[in-house]
Amino acid sequence: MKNRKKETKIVILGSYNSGKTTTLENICEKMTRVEYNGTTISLDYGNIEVNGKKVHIFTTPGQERFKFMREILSQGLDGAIVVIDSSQGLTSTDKNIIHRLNSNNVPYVIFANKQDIGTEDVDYDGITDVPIIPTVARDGEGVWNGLNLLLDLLDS
Ligand SMILES: Nc1nc2c(ncn2[C@@H]2O[C@H](COP(=O)(O)OP(=O)(O)O)[C@@H](O)[C@H]2O)c(=O)[nH]1
Ligand SMILES: [Mg+2]
Repeated sequence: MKNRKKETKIVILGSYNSGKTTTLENICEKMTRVEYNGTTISLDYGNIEVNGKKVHIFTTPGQERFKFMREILSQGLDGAIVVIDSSQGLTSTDKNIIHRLNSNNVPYVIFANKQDIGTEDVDYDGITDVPIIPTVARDGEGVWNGLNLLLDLLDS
């Protein structure tokens, strides 16, 4: 087992409104929100210590026009969480994100969020084989397990 670096950078990706901020709120006690143009976009940051090592977590804006920001935030990242709104299914933004992560060999997990209102099984259509963790970010369900799964992936 490889030792995780002392500082780890994780980015939470996914479509607008999928539950990225809510997920981060659940992981971190204190979160910093950077707003730009009121509520048009917001970027969140938080950190936690897991086993004595600092984990920095950012959320990124999901809208297509903020692609440049996702690219900047994705520099030097160690791992990613893709938060999907299970009541909406995979959006084209989600698919683009997943393809990018795959082709850049970034370790990631998928949070299939909003399980409380998710109507049917999301069709991942063979585009990914990473762990998919059902979550209800609003209640914190599955979130901690999912993060630990990702950290384990980074350690292995
Ligand atoms: N029903 C339900 N709503 C959720 C869940 N997680 C987040 N939400 C709601 O979805 C909306 C968007 O969440 P937010 O975290 O701001 O999404 P973001 O745009 O990806 O950061 C908010 O109204 C949240 O309260 C969930 O697990 N279930
Ligand atoms: Mg947000």
